[in-house]
Amino acid sequence: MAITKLNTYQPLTEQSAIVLAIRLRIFEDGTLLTCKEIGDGNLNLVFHVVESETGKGIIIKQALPYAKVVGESWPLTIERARIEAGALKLQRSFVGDLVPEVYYSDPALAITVMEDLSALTIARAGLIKGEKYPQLSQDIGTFLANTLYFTSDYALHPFKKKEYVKEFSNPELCKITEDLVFTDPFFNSETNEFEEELSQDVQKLWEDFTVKLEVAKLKKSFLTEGEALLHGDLHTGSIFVDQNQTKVIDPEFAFYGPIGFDIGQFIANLIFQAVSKPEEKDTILHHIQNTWNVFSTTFSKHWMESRDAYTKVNGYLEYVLEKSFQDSIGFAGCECIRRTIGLAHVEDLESIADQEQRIKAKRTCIALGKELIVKRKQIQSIEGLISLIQSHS
Ligand code: SR1
Ligand code: MG
Repeated sequence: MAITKLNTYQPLTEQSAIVLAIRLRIFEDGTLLTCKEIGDGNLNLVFHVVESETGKGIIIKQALPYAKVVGESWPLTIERARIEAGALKLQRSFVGDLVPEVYYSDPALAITVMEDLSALTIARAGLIKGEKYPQLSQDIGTFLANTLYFTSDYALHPFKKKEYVKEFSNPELCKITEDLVFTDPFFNSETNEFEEELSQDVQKLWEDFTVKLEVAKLKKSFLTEGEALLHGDLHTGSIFVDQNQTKVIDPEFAFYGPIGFDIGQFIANLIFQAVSKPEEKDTILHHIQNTWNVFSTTFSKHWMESRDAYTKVNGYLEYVLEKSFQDSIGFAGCECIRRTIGLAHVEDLESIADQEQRIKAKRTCIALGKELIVKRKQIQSIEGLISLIQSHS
């Protein structure tokens, strides 16, 4: 393909990704490059370009104009690539190496060229194999505290905050979450997918008006509370890890929303591990507890260092933390349910080969999800949340 043709949007191929890498002069002139498309997510193309002689690599991610998981019948804005590159750069300014470095981005081509993370493993895949990642909760707790605090009104000048709200307005991707997390799983919607054996559990859920009312309140919070710049899709498939490092990727769902959303999604995705792998339960529960503890301690530290008059008002920090905690639990409940019976499932549950065990694990996720949603305001501490999870798994 001619290099000049890369000026207008078209999906890259392994060949044209190499042409792009050459054009961007990321590698030495004349060097031999290889490329493989390695995307395994729901939405994008991901190319791994490697210099044969040195093994040095880059990742080129490109948004497709539709949702890959469904096909061309579900059109989706490529504007998300601009959001993702912008969020990666901003988050990196608050968390350093917990987020990959962006070398280049082009909103018209919907591409982000970034640091090669191919030596690391996607956390979900590693956890399913039984790998342990001792740093995971410390790093994610820090990521959450720094990104959420430093993009909030508690840290930013109000003009800057409103500039960011505009820059990260992300209606189409938010709509996916509004539908797939907060609406469809709680009604008889065509997008839902679940095994026949779960029909009765699902029917009971659809008839549970207490749950539905509480989910409506959580959805309202997601729709209206622009507290901080969220990652927006912080599940264990959006995190690369090894024994010593953690990298948060894929913030294409980033937008200004409620602080508890990212925390809740991460916790729920750990719950899938606790439920599907009894032998790893203690390790996973420790990660859930530590994530909250690191988040709340670090967030509080930033808060205390602030010079804003309101941050000195007695009880204000405690109010913000309590609200974020309760929201996190409710959002975790929604994620537990939507990943079990909604459109986008998780490998943690799907890979349980024994059918009886798989159904049992999914039933646990539905029951626990309901309880997290309904009881979120009665759970007083992270220890209380751990006990509740323990009583189900
Ligand atoms: C159509 S997209 C389905 C899911 O994949 C993404 O990772 C988000 O979690 C979204 O809900
Ligand atoms: Mg993603």
